[in-house]
Amino acid sequence: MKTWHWHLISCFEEAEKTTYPGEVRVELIVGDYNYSSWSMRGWLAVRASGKPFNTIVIALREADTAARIAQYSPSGKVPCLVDGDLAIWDSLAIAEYCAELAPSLWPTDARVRAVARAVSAEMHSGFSALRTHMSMNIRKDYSGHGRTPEVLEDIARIEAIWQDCRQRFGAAGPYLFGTWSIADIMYAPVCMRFVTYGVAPAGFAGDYAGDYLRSVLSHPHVQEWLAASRAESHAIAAYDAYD
Ligand SMILES: N[C@@H](CCC(=O)N[C@@H](CS)C(=O)NCC(=O)O)C(=O)O
Repeated sequence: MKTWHWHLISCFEEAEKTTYPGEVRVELIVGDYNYSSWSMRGWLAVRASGKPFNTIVIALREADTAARIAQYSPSGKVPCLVDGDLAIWDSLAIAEYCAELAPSLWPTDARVRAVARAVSAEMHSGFSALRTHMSMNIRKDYSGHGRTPEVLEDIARIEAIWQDCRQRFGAAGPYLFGTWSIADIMYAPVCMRFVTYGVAPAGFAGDYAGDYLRSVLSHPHVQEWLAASRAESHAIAAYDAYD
């Protein structure tokens, strides 16, 4: 059976929704708010696009998880955006689709946009030590855990990215490229990990990384996701690795 979670945004304020003839339903399939970092990225991108959507949450690591995801996602992974008869799996592809709808999700200057894409792709394809040893777990306090030498290298690289982007491109606002962009969306789950694992970003001159972390955490869309994760009760023992 499907679990429906209706977000109280724009036109989706009713608890039940009827599909009218010709209406295109837009659904984002995600995993647990607490654990699914790729889902958080996809959700933040769709949320920032302004497109009305509803969220379908599929609890991960349950006997029926694979079958439920397969109803929507050809890759068997979440997030997956279903826009009418179009399915878009993979967080970065979803983010790119959202940027087609809301071009301000990438910087306007082509050269700056290329850097924003580079740091987003670096997150999407890298930082495997951080992802393994500091998996996203919003409800926990795992301060001090997970700091292998490889994880510390990942953290140092992330801090360098944040400092570089803030210094070179961040003048127009508090985010990596000034205004809220896909690059911030890609790093938002990293910010959550820094909180859970008590990683205080190194104090660069002007505390770029620390200021940036606080800005991301207080973004209204991030706050919405955090509230949803706190309201959720499903727990996955395998992911609560440091209990
Ligand atoms: N590269 C993919 C990764 C997606 C991914 O690995 N999603 C995980 C959850 S965070 C998943 O769907 N796992 C399936 C499962 O646990 O059954 C993306 O960016 O969307």
